[in-house]
Amino acid sequence: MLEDTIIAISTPPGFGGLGIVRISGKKALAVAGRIFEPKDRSKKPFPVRRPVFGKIRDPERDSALDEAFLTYFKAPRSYTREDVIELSSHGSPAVLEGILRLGTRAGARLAQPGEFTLRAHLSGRLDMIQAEAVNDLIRSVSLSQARISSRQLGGSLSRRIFRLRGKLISLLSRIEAGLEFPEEKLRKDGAADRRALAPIIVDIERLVVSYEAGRAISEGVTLAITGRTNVGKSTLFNALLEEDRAIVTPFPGTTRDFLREKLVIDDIVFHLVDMAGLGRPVHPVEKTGIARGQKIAREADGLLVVLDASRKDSEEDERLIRKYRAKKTIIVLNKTDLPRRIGRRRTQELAGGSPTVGVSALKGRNIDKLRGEIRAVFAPGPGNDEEVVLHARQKDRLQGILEALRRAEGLLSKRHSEEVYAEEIRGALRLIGELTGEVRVDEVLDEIFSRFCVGK
Ligand SMILES: Nc1nc2c(ncn2[C@@H]2O[C@H](COP(=O)(O)OP(=O)(O)OP(=O)(O)O)[C@@H](O)[C@H]2O)c(=O)[nH]1
Ligand SMILES: [Mg+2]
Repeated sequence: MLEDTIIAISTPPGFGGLGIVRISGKKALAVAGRIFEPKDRSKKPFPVRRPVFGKIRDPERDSALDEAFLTYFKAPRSYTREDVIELSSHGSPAVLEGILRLGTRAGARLAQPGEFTLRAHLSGRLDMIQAEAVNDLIRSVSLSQARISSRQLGGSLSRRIFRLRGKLISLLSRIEAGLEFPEEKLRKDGAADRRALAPIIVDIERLVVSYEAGRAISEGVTLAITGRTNVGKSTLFNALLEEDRAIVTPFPGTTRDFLREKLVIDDIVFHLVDMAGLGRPVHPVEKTGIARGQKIAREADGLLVVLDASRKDSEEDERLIRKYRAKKTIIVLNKTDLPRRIGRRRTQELAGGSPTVGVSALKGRNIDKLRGEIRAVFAPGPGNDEEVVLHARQKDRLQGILEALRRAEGLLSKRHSEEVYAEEIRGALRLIGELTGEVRVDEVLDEIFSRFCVGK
């Protein structure tokens, strides 16, 4: 597979100021030589890492397709570690497709999604965690996600995993030395091993836990707007989004199905869900809507519980707030433009530790304050320099490693034979290998790289 030379358009589809075609492989230079002609003939052979101006030519028709810059990255100092050519022309799909056609006729083959990065991985330039970071960076929807991915592409997470691996290997070799030379009594009891294992376990635990924030950063935080009918949930939904998305009427039971929209606050992505209000359903559709809404509320990362401040306290509100005690919640007191009838004390008691914000969704009053509160309460946790695991795949492996090491620790304290817990540590090392891609699992490879764009 690595024998052939691949070609792809690396810029997104559509019309653009510039478009880039990338070629990688043994024949990259030869292919480029056939379809590109430098204006200054002395620029052939192509200089390394210096753009050369010229024309894309169809060798069969002897006609120029477009002007272009060619840049040559000589192996192994390239993205794939193979010879790589980048042709940067005008970003017309017709021109770019034309270059592709010329390239394939000259001996290259169309690349699969992610195939350049796959080559970078197989050549050892990027481990699997770094390769995943490449795709994350490309697909990042916020700067914070981009920053984390960029750091991981630089190897921050990989280095941390390799350090852990190093520690496990030295622990294992100590155990194995004990196994092979039992008479030397290299190991009197398991205390030293346990001391070595404990910080490794703590470190992996921290990474596993970071996935919660990682998922929130890469997928966004789901926030459900819940409350009785007619309290103004849909009006609030629209006010937060600054568009007339949901239907609002004075009649209870307006919203029946749920609506989901993206809301970005300070670079953090939230998925805001408006849904049917809770109340006595008068129509079967409402009943279904309420059931759906409850499921969404249960599964959401956080809740905005909306109360109508212009009405007396209601038991239903109380029930609702109690029900979701365990969830991160902001209590929104809506309709504060009207005379207040809801009890201040009572709501405060009910809210418990959850913050309460008074707003008027109708008049747009205090909506900014609510946005600030949403950010403060629901934004994903760790600080800027904390390592964050962004992928379920990585988290699953880390979880497996953690479990193996915990078992090893348990065996140690029960003074089991060394062989048994050495085996657990070997298991953990295998999982580390899968995590970084050292141990190749073809299905995993396929799955990861098929999610990439063509041309990367
Ligand atoms: N005075 C005032 N009226 C509001 C406010 N917010 C919403 N309303 C009104 O309350 C009524 C119900 O608003 P909706 O947004 O449809 O309420 P909802 O909670 O989505 O209702 P359902 O979808 O039926 O559960 C409408 O007549 C709104 O104009 C507010 O802040 N002040
Ligand atoms: Mg509604």
